[in-house]
Amino acid sequence: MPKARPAWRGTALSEKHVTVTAVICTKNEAATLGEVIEAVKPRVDSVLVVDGHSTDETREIAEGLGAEVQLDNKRGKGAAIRQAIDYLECDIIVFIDADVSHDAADIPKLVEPIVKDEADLVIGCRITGGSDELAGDWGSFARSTGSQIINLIVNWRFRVRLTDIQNGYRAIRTSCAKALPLVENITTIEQEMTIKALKKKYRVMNVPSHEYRRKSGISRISVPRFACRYVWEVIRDAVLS
Ligand SMILES: Nc1nc2c(ncn2[C@@H]2O[C@H](COP(=O)(O)OP(=O)(O)O)[C@@H](O)[C@H]2O)c(=O)[nH]1
Ligand SMILES: [Mg+2]
Repeated sequence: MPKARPAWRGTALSEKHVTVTAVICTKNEAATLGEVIEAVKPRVDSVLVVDGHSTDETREIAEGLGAEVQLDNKRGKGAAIRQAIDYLECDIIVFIDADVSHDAADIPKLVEPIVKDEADLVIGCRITGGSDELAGDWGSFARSTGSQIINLIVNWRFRVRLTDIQNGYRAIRTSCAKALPLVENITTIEQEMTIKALKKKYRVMNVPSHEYRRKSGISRISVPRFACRYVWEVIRDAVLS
């Protein structure tokens, strides 16, 4: 069967083919990675898996499905994302998780505003799209409340009205990503990327995207452990400088 043609091809202002690479950061995601790669592949030009030294079959599954695989430097998802940004030369990068919490069918929604030159960073929004992860228990409540407070601070500081600055599901113009002085090693990278893009006056927008509960295994993001880093990062980049 011929490869499905992504919706944005031919819609670019120029006739140039816009190249899109999906980056999937992984750490022991053998149970779900195959499903994510299969869903992502028809919608992008290439897939890069940056793996956190998984001890399961994650890398074998990725290679078997034709993805390029790199090992990260063992410092966390943020460091893995920075490694991908430094390495890639495509026009647009889409970041998507390996746990089937993001709907690959939303990739055109994330990419199109960049192709149409209406945005440089497009973030899937869990407030307008809904989230099965950020509801139902005290940990989720703390995470979503903290996230909303940080959103409000960033909106106030940069006079924007974004609804989700932290979601990892996003597309970014590669030249914009490379211009940002990103330093975070953990998942704080996502809000750091948003804040630094706003600071450099890049155009940031949200589009609704539903977040599903991770299909297998457990999240490695501990709110009590990382909360201080999230707060410090926003103070450092949005308030103090
Ligand atoms: N390369 C790499 N990926 C990671 C690391 N930690 C988590 N990930 C991946 O980052 C994505 C998000 O992690 P997850 O635990 O689901 O966090 P949550 O979605 O914020 O709850 C998943 O695809 C993980 O496999 C790491 O240290 N290195
Ligand atoms: Mg997840």
